[in-house]
This record gives sequence, structure tokens and C-alpha cells, in this order.
Amino acid sequence: MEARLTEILQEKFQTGLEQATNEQVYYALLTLTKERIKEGPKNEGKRKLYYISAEFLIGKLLSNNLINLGIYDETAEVLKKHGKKLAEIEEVEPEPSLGNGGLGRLAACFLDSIATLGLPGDGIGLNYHMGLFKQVFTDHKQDEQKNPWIEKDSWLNDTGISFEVPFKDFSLRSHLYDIDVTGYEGGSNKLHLFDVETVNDAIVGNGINFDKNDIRENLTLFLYPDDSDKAGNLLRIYQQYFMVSNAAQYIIRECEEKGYDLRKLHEHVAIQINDTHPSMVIPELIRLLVQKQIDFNEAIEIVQKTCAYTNHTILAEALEKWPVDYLEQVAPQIVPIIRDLDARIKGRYKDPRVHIIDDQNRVHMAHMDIHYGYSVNGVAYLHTEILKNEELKPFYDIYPQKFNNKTNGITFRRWLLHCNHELTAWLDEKIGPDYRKDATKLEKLLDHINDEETLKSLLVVKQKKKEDLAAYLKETQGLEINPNSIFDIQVKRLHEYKRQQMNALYVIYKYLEIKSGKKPETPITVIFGAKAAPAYIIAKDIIHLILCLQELIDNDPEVAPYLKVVMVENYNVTLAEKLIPSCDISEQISLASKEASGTGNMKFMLNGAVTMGTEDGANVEIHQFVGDENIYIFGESSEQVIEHYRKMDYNAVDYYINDEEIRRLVDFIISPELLRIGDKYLLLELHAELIRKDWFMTLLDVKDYIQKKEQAYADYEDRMAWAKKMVVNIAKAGYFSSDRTIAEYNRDIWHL
Ligand code: OX2
Repeated sequence: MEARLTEILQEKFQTGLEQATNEQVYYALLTLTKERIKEGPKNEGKRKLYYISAEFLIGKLLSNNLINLGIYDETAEVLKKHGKKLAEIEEVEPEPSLGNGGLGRLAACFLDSIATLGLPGDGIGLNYHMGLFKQVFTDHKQDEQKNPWIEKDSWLNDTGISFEVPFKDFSLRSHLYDIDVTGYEGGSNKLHLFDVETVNDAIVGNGINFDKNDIRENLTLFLYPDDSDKAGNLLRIYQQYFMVSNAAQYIIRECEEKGYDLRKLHEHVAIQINDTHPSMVIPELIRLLVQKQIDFNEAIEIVQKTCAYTNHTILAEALEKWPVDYLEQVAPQIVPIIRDLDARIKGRYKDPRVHIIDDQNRVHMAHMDIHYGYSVNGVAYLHTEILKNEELKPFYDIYPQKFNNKTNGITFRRWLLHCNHELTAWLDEKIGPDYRKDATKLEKLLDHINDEETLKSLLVVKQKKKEDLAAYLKETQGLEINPNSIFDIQVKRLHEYKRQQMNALYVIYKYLEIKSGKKPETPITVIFGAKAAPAYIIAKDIIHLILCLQELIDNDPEVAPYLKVVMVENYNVTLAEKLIPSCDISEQISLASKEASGTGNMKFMLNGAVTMGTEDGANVEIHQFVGDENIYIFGESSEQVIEHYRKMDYNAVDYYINDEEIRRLVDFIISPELLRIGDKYLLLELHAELIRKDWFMTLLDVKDYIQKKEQAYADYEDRMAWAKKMVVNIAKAGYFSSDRTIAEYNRDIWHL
């Protein structure tokens, strides 16, 4: 390894390891790693999976690839010998910005596990040049900036493969780039990212503005471009159709190259439709098969036996419904197919709730997936039950056999081995390395739960990670946090249903308590990280409130020694890898029934944080695994919440009027202290929203939440008892390995 690295440095930069800069070493390691992957085994088989997704939030790849190739330690050693630190070299790598949140990160974890299990399965998506926006804070507000991440030398390999994608008035040529996906001590697969040959980065002006109508130049610029107007909606349809047409053409081409009979496509191909963004692959694949002289009815049957759909949310606004005339304007060739698919359903079922095209002439993408795919899955037990019994009940009545649950998981390579070397070493020492290949082996930890040395050394590991985070935030963001405080962390996209606003109300509560003389025994640091969709006003107001609270508390000498609030800027995978290992309390406080699964909850648990959560998503399963003693559960249940929606009996204003304590916290949002710091209009807007609308029932659960947090902070004081909770959380995390999830997908859906 050392010899080759030296050689590459000579060839590329005419320098040696000692003299090379961190940048030069990074690019040399990039080259070396790509060579190793190329020489290594590839996963193959008779049936292959194609996981189509609008997002792949893959994070930096160098360290993960080194770990998976089994050369991480060797590389670190070699570098050390020459006065270099691998951790510093990692910093050089730009983070690909190809995803938004849990859905995209899940896709990345899945690719890792698919490769690790030796299954033939590739990802297919788009190569967004600016990705999701980069978040910067100015005047306590979120600003969006472009986030270019593609460099001349990167993980992208130019394949030279290109397809023609026909739109109504023009067509576009694609260009395919591949990223190798390594498995842990296993074979590799690929992530295929399609780009447009004519894309033009230069049309992006200030912030993230660009001409939405110039499809030839803008199609692969941004992930989730603003869709608050018609041009934005059309652009999203252009992106989706471009993605799936390329996917379908690529899949057919691969099958033809291998000499497969396209009439038996389903014997060789499984397509997983990740949420509804890729749903148009169904009519597109039918169209292309018909072009290959396959009979229309037969093409439908083939596609039906090939495609499976994953649902990630019950939030109505996220279930895509495209107006037929928008589809006509973008890709008219698939509209007659969709109409035909719909007519067949209308002929069979009277119930308008299962029709594909509704009476307002909109295409319900999920409905098309369910009728014309062979599997529908939710992403956690509770979520799948809600799909079957509430949201998609009319479909479940027709096709009970299609519905199945696949509780999400996370890859332990990134979320333990890579991000927490100290905990990994501690585990190796306590229980040996078997858990690396079989995560359920973590349970062996329970044998040591009464061993004082074990508990103490675990607390030492946690303390080290807190110090690491403090140093990192100081260096990269200029934020100062106290490593001897409790780290209470909520990091995820900003959305009202996730209820960052409820956590902010807790901060207000604590601030007022401290002002009245009640000081916490151990200081508390509440950390937030979240991006708000650029057009989501209330989400941005919540960020504004948090940033105002941060300033207020920082400048109050009475409070600052005991309480600190920080919102980290531009929360992304790289930051998550630093935040999660340091966490004591993991905030998973969505309104019950609304968070389909959550995956951050699993990452925190694995790293020894204790969950503060509602009975929602995968929290329900975490609760079952760790037991009442090792999790803080609060708030109304999903049944109760669903009942409130059904009866429409939740009125935030009643809580506000009738409960003096709640009123005091909510009114603090428009207190003179905060109005002096923040934007009066935004704070008033949020205040009014909480009282008049509060769609996600913050005020319903806030008091129970406060009480449970107080309980958790009090329990934290007994360090040994707390360490036991940490041990149980780590020991029980094995179920949430994405290796388990993928094994289930393969057993029940893909049959690779
Ligand atoms: C997210 C869900 O909100 C989250 O609960 C889940 O863990 C994740 O998907 C992975 O399944 N966009 N993001 C999601 O759903 C949608 C739509």
C-alpha cells in the first residue's frame, strides 16, 4: 500500500509522502482506493436489484471505503509514520450533497448493506451539481447558498454511457457517472448518477436563484428545486422523468447485453421505487417494452412483477399528485399509458379513493405504484400498521398480500466503526469483534452490565467524544460548548411535525427556571441542527426563534453558565458523524403517527445516547427492545392523535388560554427580551401559528415533555445508573443494523 501511495504521489504531484500537502495525500488516496475497488470482487447473480431514488445522501467516502476494503488501519499507520493524520486528510474531501434527510441517508445505508451482503444491487439517481443548498445564518435567519461539490478528481467515474430522453418539445442527452459502492470485506456494486450533457452551472446567480424554465441547462443543478410555482413543479417532473427514463433504458440495455429475454425481465430485475419520486418508471418501462415489440398487456404484467414500492410518509403534502396537464407538457408519451392503467382500475373498482387519476385530473403516484407493483412496504412497524389500517386501507383491503413492513436500519460501518473509533475499540475489548459482522452479538455486552470498570470506561469514551465535538465546533464554527455539560441533541430536517418548536419551548422553560434561581446540577447544552425547505416559512421562523434564544442566553451571565443553546450551521452527514457519538440525550419528539420511522434515533442509540421520545416510528421498537427503564417516553399515543384528527377536537388556543404555564412559555416568544434580538414580524408570526393552528399539536404534549426531560436530567446525576442505560441501548441496537433490514428486503421482496 505504502509503495503504491508513494508512486501515485510521484506521478501526480512529483512529491513524496513527507512533503505532500494534505490535499495531495487525499487525491493520491482517492486514486489508490479506486484502483483497489476496481481490482476487487463484484457482486453478481441471476436477479439484480435497481434501487431508484431521488436522493443518495452518501457522505464522504474515503474512510468508509478504506474500512470496507480492510485497509483503514494500515493506511492510518503509514500516514502516521510520515507525520500525517488520516483524520486531517478526511477533512479535505468535500461532502457530496445528493440528499436531504432520512430518505436519502437510508438509501445510502442500504447500498452499503446490499454490497456487504454480497447481493447484486445498484443505486440509480441524478448527479445534482449544487445538491441541496448550503445553509448559512445571517441576522438569526437561514440563508441558502449553492453547494457545488463536484471536483475534477472525485469518486465519480465517467462511464461514457449516454441515452436520449424525449420530452414534449425537445430531447436531452444524458451522461452517466458511476460511484463504486464497497461492501464491508465484500464485493462491490455501483451507484449510477445520471447527468445532462448541456447542464450549465454558470446560470446560478445569487443564492440559489436560476432560470427555472431553461431545462437544458438547469435539470441537474439542484435537488428539490423550489416548487412553490408552476415552473418549479414542471422542473421537478422533468427531473423525475429524466431519472426514470435513463434508469429504464439502462436496465433494458444491461439485460440485452447479458442476452436475457425481455419477456422474462422480472426474473432478472427487481426495481425498488424509493418513495414516489421514481414512480414514472412504471409507465416508462411499459412504453419501452412495447417499443421492443412486447404486447401492451404483457408489458404491464412484466412491469408489475418487477416493481416494488416503499412508502416513507403519511404526510399528505409529501404524497405526490401531478396534474395530468403538467405531465402532458413534459412527457406526453406516458400519459396515454397512465390513462390506460387508470381505466383498468376504474373498470374494476368503484371506490374513487383507489383510482389513479382523480376527479381533479391529478395522477396519484403512490396509487399507480400500489396497483402496478408487487410489494408495498412501510418503514417501521407502527408506520406499516397505519398504512394498512388508515392511510392506505382501501388498498390493503384489495391487496393484503402486497403489504409488508421493513423496519429501517443504519449501517454500523459508518455509524459506529467510522464515526466512533473509541467506542469501537471499547466494544472490541469487551466482547470481541464478532459484532462487526453480526450486529446482534452486541447483546453480549449485557453480561458486563454490573461491572463497574465497564461502566466507568464507557463514560470515559463518551467524555472523549464530547471533548472532540467541542473542539470541532470551536474550530469549524466558532461555537463554544462545555464538554462537562449534558449534551441534549436534536438534529434532523426542520419540520413542524418533528417539533423542534417544542424543544425550544423547553429551553424557554429552563431559562425562566434558572432566572428564578433554580439552577441545574449539571449544566445543559441543547444542540440543534436542521435545514428548513427554502419556501417553508414556519420552519424558518422556528430556526429564527432558536437562534434568538441562543443569543439571549449567551449574553445572560446569570444563565449562561448553566444553559447553552446552539444551532449548528449547515447540518450534514459530516456533522452528524461528530454530533452523534457525543450525545447524552437523543431527541425524537415527533407527534405520534407522523414520523414514519426515523433513523437518527437508531444512530444515537448505537452510540450510547438515551432516547427522549414519543411512541412514534421506530421509537416504538426501540422502546420494546430497551424497556421502560432505558428510554424516556412521553406524549399522547398515535391512536389518540389520530382520534384528535378524526374528531377535529384539538384547539391549541384552549391550551393557551386555560393553562397559565403554557401561556407563559408561548408568550415568551414575543417577550421584549426576544423582540430586541429578533425580527418582530417573524416572532409574532410563529407565536400566532402556535396558538391558532399548531397543526402538529405542540401544546398537547409540551407539559409531559418538560416533566420527562426534568426526570432525565435528574437521572443523569447518578452516573453509574446512567451508564447502565447506555449499555442497554448499545447492546440492543443490533436489530437496527441495515444488514438485517436488507436481508429482510431480499427474503421477502427482491429474491436476489
Ligand atoms: C423520511 C421519513 O420522514 C423518516 O421518518 C424515515 O425514517 C425516512 O424517510 C427513511 O425511511 N421524505 N423523507 C422521509 O420520508 C419522505 C417522503
